[in-house]
Formats: sequence, C-alpha cells, structure tokens
Amino acid sequence: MSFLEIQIKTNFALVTIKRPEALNALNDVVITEIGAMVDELESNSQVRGFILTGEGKAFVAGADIAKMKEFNVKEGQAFSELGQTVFRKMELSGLISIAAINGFCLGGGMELAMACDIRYASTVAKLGLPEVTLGLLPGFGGSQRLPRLIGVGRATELILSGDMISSEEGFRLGLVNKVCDPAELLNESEKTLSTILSRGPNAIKAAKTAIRQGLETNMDRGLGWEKQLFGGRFADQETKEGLSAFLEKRKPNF
Ligand code: CO8
Repeated sequence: MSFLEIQIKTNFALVTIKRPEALNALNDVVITEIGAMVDELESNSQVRGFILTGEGKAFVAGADIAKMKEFNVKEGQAFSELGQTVFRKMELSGLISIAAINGFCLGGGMELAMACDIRYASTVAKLGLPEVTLGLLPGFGGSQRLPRLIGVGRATELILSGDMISSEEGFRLGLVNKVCDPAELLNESEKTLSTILSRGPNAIKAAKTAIRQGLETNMDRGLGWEKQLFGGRFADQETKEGLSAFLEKRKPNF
C-alpha cells in the first residue's frame, strides 16, 4: 500500500497513515487503501483489532482540498459515497478499532476517527469539522455520527462554527475517550486494545453489534437484538469456558 503502513503485532495491527507532506489528507487512493486494510485484517485470523494513527503532525487534516477544488456535483457525491462506504465498513467490522489521534484531526480526518470504536488523543491534538469554512459540510458521515456521539446541540455548534477544539475540550464533550501525553499515546492505546482483546472474542463482537445496531433503532427493537445476541452466547463454547472459569476460580482460556 502506498499511503498506509500496517504492522502486525500479535493479535492486532498498528496502522499508520503516511502522507505527511499533505498532513495525511484523504484522497481516493488513501480512502481505498483504508478499505483494503480492513479487508486484509479481517482475513487474517490472528488479528482482531487495529490502532489507527498518522505520521507527522497530523492524524488526518481532512479530505484532500486540492482534489476537491475541481469537483462537479457528480464527483462530489461519488467522493462522499466512497468515504461513507469505507468508513461504514470499518465501523461495522468485527475488528475493534482505536483512533490514536496524534495531531490535527480535521474534517474527513475527524469523520474517520468517529468511525473508530474508541478515540484516544494526544495533548497536542486539535480536532474539528471545519468544512463550513470552505463552503462545504461534513461528507463522510460526520453530520450523522457527531450528534450520535455527543448530542445534537453540541454537534450543531461544532459543525456550524467550524471551530477547532483541543483534545481536552474533545474529552469534555465525550468525543475523545482519553487524553494522553504524546509519548504515551500509542502505549495507552495498545494497553486498552490488549485488555479488550483478552476478553471473550465472540462476546466482544456481539457487544459491539448490540451497541451499533441499538444506536440505529428504537429502544424496544434494540432490546430485542440484545436479547437475541445474549441468548446466542449460550450456544458458544467460549461462554461455557468463561462461566466455568469464574466458578472454578481460574482465568478463562479463550
Ligand atoms: N488537503 C490537502 N492538503 C492539505 C490539507 C488538506 N485537507 N491540509 C493541509 N494540507 C497541505 C497544505 O496545503 C500544505 O501543503 P504545501 O506545503 O504544499 O503548501 C501542507 O499540507 C502543510 O500544511 P500547512 O502549511 O497549512 O500546515 P500548518 O501547520 O500551517 O497548518 C492546518 C495546519 C491548520 C491543519 C492547515 O493545514 C489547515 O487548515 N488544513 C486544512 C484543514 C481543513 O480544512 N480540513 C477539512 C477539509 S474538508 C473535508 O475534510 C471534507 C470531508 C468530507 C468530504 C466529502 C466529499 C465530497
């Protein structure tokens, strides 16, 4: 891959976006490579999650502005659809993802981070959806994900003002899960991902599905899905092992 470096580390991958000369801006090649990375990791039976970060002073500073300058309506829609499709695939994947936000995380970059399961940010990171400063609006799912993540009032203010915020402010809003010292960002992300991946592998996937599906429906239907997924656990050897290990006062062997 030309813009992504994938390092496999035991049961997860560290994925670095490498286009530092343009602050890792997303063009169609970078986005397509992110989609291919998800496919590749899903087909690797050893790998169950990934950490996504950026090289240099940006996580991702947005969609590629130079590329968008020449768009007509059809091309704008096609680019939006490409990003939406790839980010949705990532979001619905059984892989657990943590965005390790090392620096600028703007526009399409913040939309990418929002499609990850968890966001850790360095103290030096800056986040925001500055699309309206360019006469645009978020086009890779940001107008839909941000209100779901932090509530409609706060999301509306961030999207309509186009303001950049610090990682501390992102934490206060519930956009960022944890603020880390820059030198500790990857360690902290790895520690959390390792903890998650030490739990029942199928239970994690089922819990992620329950959360994702529940967010997109009403309470009663969400409870129905939860019940189905919960019941399904009792057909899985993993659950028998987890319950037996507790009762036998030993660590489960997942
Ligand atoms: N696209 C293309 N190139 C970029 C981008 C970008 N988003 N961001 C930075 N660059 C380039 C700069 O042009 C510059 O290139 P060069 O060295 O050739 O002049 C290089 O990266 C370094 O950038 P700066 O010199 O500007 O670095 P600074 O440290 O001075 O500033 C900032 C850093 C504040 C991050 C600044 O670069 C900036 O404001 N960048 C743009 C941020 C932005 O507006 N992002 C949102 C883009 S719109 C978007 O993401 C829409 C998503 C939905 C698309 C839907 C499809 C239709």
